[in-house]
Amino acid sequence: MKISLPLISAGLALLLLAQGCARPPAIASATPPPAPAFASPSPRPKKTYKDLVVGFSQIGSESEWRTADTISIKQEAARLGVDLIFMDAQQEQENQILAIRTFIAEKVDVIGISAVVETGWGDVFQEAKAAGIPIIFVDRLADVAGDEYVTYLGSDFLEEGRKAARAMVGLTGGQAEIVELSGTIDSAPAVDRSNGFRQILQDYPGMQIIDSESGDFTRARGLEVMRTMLQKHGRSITAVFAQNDDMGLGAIQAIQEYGLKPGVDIKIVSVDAEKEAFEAMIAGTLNATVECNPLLGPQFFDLALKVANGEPVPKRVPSIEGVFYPGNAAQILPTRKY
Ligand code: GZL
Repeated sequence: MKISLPLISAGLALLLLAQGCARPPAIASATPPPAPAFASPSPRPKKTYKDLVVGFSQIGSESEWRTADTISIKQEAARLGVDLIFMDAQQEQENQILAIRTFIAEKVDVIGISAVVETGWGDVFQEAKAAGIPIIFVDRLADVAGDEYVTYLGSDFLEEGRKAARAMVGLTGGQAEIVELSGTIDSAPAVDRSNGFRQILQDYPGMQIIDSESGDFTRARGLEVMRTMLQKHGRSITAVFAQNDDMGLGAIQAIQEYGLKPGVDIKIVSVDAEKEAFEAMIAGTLNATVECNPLLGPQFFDLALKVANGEPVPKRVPSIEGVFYPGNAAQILPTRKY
């Protein structure tokens, strides 16, 4: 942290005063010498992007969404000239705890983190607070006290689940036997997308979730889980809610292997709105994708600089997102950035 000269002189003066050797030898006179006038310390100079040091703990590289999110953060840091310490946790919570402790030791100005799961963080966020380093949650929030972080930038996962259910109702006329491929167990998107989806289905008794299993947000696990679902339930499945496009694309392959037509025999709704989801909608194998924007780099560093300079920021900064269908997928695909 830089201290401007006036502060040093005031600090030195206070120190010298405390040692009783700052004051010049008093000359006997009728009137006492004027009290030393200290210039009020000038405010600390504002940080700029060029002298901002940010630690970011990323979850891993489990999906195309995550890859796009990482690219957005790294490219924006390079564009702005921010000193970014980026640590990939490979989906392990203990690696994220280690990353935060590393950032504290490095005395970064701000810590950003996408929390792999909601619970089990121990005291690590309190440690950052005690070290005077503000925390910004990006993408996924952890279940921690409100005074342990400054702000949360990310999607409304509950609303994403509601949007997926509304799309599914529209695609099936309110009659469906649904299997759910959920995300990483105990992760905020998995918990909230499931809850949001079920909130809407309460009003549609003809929409039944007959099975649900985590595919951990990966394409490979989505393929495996959907194969298992087809072995268990066969043709009674009429719809799939995949909590991200990667698992949805895995499910499409499993349905094709089974001899059914994905998007026709079994309606599929997924989340993220990746390019490959648009390609699947154009091919007729996916029926809708709910957007979840990973391009959070610009918003994150804007918040980080404000937080580093002690400026007020909202406690919650939502992303703006839509729902996409096959009808205009070919027209929109060229505009997609991830
Ligand atoms: C959502 C994000 C999820 C994506 C998945 O914001 O955390 O994690 O939906 C990603 O694709 O793996």
